[in-house]
Amino acid sequence: MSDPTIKGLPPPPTKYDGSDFRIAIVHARWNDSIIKALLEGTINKLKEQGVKQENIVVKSVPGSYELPFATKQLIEAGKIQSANAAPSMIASSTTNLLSLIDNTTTTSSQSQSEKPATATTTNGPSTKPFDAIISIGCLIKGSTMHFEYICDAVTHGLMKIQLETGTPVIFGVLTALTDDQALERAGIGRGEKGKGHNHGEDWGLAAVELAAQNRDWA
Ligand code: DLZ
Repeated sequence: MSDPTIKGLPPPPTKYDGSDFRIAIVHARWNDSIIKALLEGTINKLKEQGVKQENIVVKSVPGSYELPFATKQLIEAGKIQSANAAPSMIASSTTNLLSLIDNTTTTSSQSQSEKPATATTTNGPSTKPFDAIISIGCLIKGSTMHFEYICDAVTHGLMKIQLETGTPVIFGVLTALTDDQALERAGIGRGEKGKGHNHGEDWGLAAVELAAQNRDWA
């Protein structure tokens, strides 16, 4: 019997077309197998919504605590890259940020199944600002207060970034009390409770919906 507290996102009222969107995913590496499943679920759902492989940029950081900083840097880097049309306006100090989103770089998580399609596409990857960022992590409670502090910092950090930058940030952070809770929410649960539901799929769907709404509201 699967955990009745696990819920998924119902389909949006409108089917959104993600084919013009450029989405960044930044994920923590702690709790590796859970992160890999969540990442796969997210990317599969983005593609299902029409987002092109070459317009999905994937980056990693050590742990969830690093997610707000990396998310902010990626948003800024995307904006700078977009301004590249007028190269003289780009200060040399921004080149480090730009290297952050060089799509030709393969991340550890991409290396197995998600190699960037840069070399094989005719039009090449988009260089417009990111339409949404998905920040993925998995925090599992231990015996100290560490979990509570990081959950709080990351949650508030990510919310602050999206409100300040105007770029939607999807909260892809599992905050689980046990390993089994996290496994079930990554769709790879074990034991009699079943595999559960992969929340990465919800995050991919939410990213396309928010990106579309944000464009329409602008
Ligand atoms: C240190 C730590 C611990 C104990 N647990 C987790 C966790 O469950 N999930 C996670 O994403 N990161 C964890 N970290 C690492 C911190 O997020 C962070 O990377 C370090 O404190 C360095 O800033």
